[in-house]
Amino acid sequence: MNNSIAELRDALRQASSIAALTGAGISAESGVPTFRGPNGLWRNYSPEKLATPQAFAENPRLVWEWYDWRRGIIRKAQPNAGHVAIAELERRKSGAADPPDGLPDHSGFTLITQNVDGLHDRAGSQNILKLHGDLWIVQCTGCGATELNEEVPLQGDLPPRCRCGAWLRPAVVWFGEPLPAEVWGRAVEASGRAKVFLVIGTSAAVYPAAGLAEVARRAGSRLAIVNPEPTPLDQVADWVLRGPSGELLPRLL
Ligand code: BV8
Ligand code: ZN
Repeated sequence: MNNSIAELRDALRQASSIAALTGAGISAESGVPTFRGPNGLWRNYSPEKLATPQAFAENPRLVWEWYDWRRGIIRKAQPNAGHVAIAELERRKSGAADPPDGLPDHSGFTLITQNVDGLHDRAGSQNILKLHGDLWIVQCTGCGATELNEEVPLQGDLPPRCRCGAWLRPAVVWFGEPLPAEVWGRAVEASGRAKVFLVIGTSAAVYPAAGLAEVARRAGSRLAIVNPEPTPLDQVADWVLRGPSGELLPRLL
């Protein structure tokens, strides 16, 4: 295990394909609270309690307000240098900007995120595998229609209702719900192909997302952790960079 930025930078430069798994920690320096961090989340409910279909069924208004409260914080937040560095890494590792077939070649770098805050999009990342959905999109619990949260007319009662009459919910994956199959398949494929697998700002406690590091390692990838705190993956990592991603990621470019 080593903490050499220079060595990791070289490995990233030489790698024909890289994957990065990010978690709430990459948004911490943007002022977005993490899940299990000291400043915790609203009304000291644990996310495992609120981010579940049961919580929504029992108290849809509370769960909706929790997401509204989070959207309020994220709306005011800006992507930080860590998000920007990831977008730049994607640019450097992607093929020609204007490929002959018009399809940008993203095989060099795949961003896999557990975050639902949309800050990677706003930082300019193009090819994002959102394992746990997107809190800016709402979906109908009845007919399944999805729409952007900003478009939803907030009449009196919460949660708002779809035209079909059923409640709308955040288009995120709650505990106990399956991840979107197509996104998961692409994440496994990218992890199995990565020469270097970056694990940034995640406590690696949530599955199956955290299992992607094992998929990468089994396929021969080298593992790099970026986190101010220890994680369960540290002892199997090739590099452990102990510090904030907003500071360390730009130094990797
Ligand atoms: C499923 C969307 C099956 C919603 C989220 C027992 C053992 C193992 C697994 C389970 C178990 N019991 C249940 C399970 C399965 C469960 C699970 O893993 N539970 C955990 C808690 C044990 N998983 C599921 O339920 C998944 N679904 O398994 O379905 C299935 C299959 C088929 C059919 C039916 C069912 C669904 C999981 C997805 C849940 N949704 N989010 C929302 O956001 O509201 S998870 C939630 O946690 C977020 O997505 C978040 O990203 C994710 C992981 O947390 P982190 O991102 O790691 O954030 P955390 O706060 O934990 O850590 C922050 C890290 O950042 C820390 O390490 C900190 O040191 C670091 N940091 C802080 N500052 C910085 C920093 N790093 C860098 N720079 C900084 N400045
Ligand atoms: Zn509907």
